[in-house]
Amino acid sequence: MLRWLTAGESHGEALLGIIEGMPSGLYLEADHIDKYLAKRQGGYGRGARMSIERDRVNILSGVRHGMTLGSPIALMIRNLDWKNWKEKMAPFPLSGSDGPADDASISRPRPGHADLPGSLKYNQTDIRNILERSSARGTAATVALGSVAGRMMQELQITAMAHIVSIGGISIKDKIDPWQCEGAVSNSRLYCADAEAEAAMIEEIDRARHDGDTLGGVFEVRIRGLHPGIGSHVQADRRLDGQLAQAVMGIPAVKGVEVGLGFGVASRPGSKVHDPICYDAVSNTYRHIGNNAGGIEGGMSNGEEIVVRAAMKPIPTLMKPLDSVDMMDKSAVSAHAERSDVCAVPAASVVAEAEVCLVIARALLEKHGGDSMAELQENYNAYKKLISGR
Ligand code: EPS
Repeated sequence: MLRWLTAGESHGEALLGIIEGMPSGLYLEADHIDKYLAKRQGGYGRGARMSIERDRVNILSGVRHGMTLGSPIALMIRNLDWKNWKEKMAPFPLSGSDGPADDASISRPRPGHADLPGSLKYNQTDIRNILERSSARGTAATVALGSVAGRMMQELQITAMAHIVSIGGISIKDKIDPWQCEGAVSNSRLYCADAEAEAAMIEEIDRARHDGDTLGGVFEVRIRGLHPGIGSHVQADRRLDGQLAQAVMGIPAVKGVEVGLGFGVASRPGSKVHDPICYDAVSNTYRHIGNNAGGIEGGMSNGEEIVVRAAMKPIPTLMKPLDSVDMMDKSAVSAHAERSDVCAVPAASVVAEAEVCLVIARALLEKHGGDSMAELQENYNAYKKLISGR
């Protein structure tokens, strides 16, 4: 079973990720992970923090001489900003003249953030004790874990990509195939396949920054090369679409997730929603005409591309803050404002790709098992042979 966990505060010493259940014999180097960490840090619209951080992974366990061992893989990413927060975020008690670090404490919750419900739930008077973990900084650890899952999928010729569909209400053209524009997506400042839309999005981000506002958007993750039959219809929690939705919805600020045509299915008749089935005698496989299902039928992959789309709300930290209440004296105040991003939709798309890869890798291992890559590969090939021509 593949399982994983992250830990770390935004201005703490480091972020950590542990993934267990990855087969042995997978070629893995820090560079594979660092490439995705750098991508997550990018994207036009990020704030000053990104010029402080240079995310690099430190592989602490589970890999020897560039090969996984089958033991838990522990990954660490240092927060370079830690040097400015050592005292304010110290794990040990401060006393005497060191005093509690009052200048870092916050009592004015930001609408849309974890600040208010988190402070009530965890019985905290200082909102910093909530926001340090709810911060999207923690998604660096998720990306590190997801890039390990993506590395395993590559060995099975299964590839993932993410791209931006819209920012601040500006959308890419309908007919764009992101696989055809993979180069353009990775060179884009917004990971956007449509240069014209990208220019308009950048203008919109500049406008929001000038107005002390923030912007959300929509991004999409696609998985190519997956065979039919991972996930299952037999139990709700084994449905692949359900697992993907949970994973992507778990990314900070995501408020909606769609698979394939998504909400579009509700307004069309069945004949315009379901993808007709045909048989391709050359590849000995069933195919679908169209992919409104987003590659998933009955909670299982159907052999078509997996298409997962998500809507991200604008970041709740506004430089022109909304109305709030001071939790110390219940007075009406403006919400807390501190250095933040104007738009983190491109970064979130990289996080979503990581989350999707983790879910797909877990489902692949559930189906095919294997403690080593050789065993996984053999099981995988045997299954493909079994269903070929059926
Ligand atoms: C975040 C606030 C900002 C973002 C941060 C998420 O950090 P800071 O408060 O240090 O300026 O830049 O995102 C990251 C640090 C990151 O690596 O993505 C928040 O409050 O969620």
